[in-house]
Amino acid sequence: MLKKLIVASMGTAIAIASQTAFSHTRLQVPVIEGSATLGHAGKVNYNNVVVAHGCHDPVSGNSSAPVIANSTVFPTSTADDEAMQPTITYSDGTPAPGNVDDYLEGWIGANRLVVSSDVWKYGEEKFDALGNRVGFYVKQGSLPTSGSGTLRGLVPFVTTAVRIPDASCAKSVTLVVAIADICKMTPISGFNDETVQLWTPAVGSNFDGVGGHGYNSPATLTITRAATAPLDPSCGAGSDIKITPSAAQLNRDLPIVAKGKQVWPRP
Ligand SMILES: [Cu+2]
Repeated sequence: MLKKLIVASMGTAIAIASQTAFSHTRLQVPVIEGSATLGHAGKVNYNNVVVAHGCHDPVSGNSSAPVIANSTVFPTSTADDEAMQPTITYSDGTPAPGNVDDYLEGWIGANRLVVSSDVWKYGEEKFDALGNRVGFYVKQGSLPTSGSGTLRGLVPFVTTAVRIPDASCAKSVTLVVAIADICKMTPISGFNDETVQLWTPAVGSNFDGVGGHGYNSPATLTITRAATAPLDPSCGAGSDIKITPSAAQLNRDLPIVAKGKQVWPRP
């Protein structure tokens, strides 16, 4: 009975947190249950990057400057350059052992762009040098100004079957996502609240956006243990794991490269 009550109150806390967070750019579904199986028969989750508002308009003083492009990057996995590996911690911030594959199966290339031209007319997935999907971008659009802000915009994507391995003692794995809502295609030196909203972890990359509206306020995607794969009793209460992309990966993957040419940030 006590356990049930705790679970219920945790659910409420998560719901409230994600609701209030919606004044910023976040994922529409920030917590998903892991799949019982991997591959095509596994559980997939359709989702959206929710672009909540535009950039700062110095004339009106509102967050109403149209977003013309979006770039979204997920932490890469072990099937990539060693120099790109994310930071893995427990929920209290202390380092956790192992690598991404120890905490998540099926993560390589799991997040795929869903085609849509409702707002931004052109989008592409991003790949590392080995052909693993690491994120996506959309461009050639404009989020219309409405009232004191803009209309909200959705970038649809799907997370294919992922699961926390049986051998792991993780209860949940939270992936920190790096997102840029771009209002003007500037060089890095031109980044400010009027040109880009950076929803990234402050890990020392070119995209920290120090002093900006979204500084160190990234979106997250949490995978919980599949109900059919309970923790091994030897794990005790289990742990919550957090995976944060590296500065090296964000510097490599957050730029928008179209037809072999980097269009954002401008070189
Ligand atoms: Cu905001």
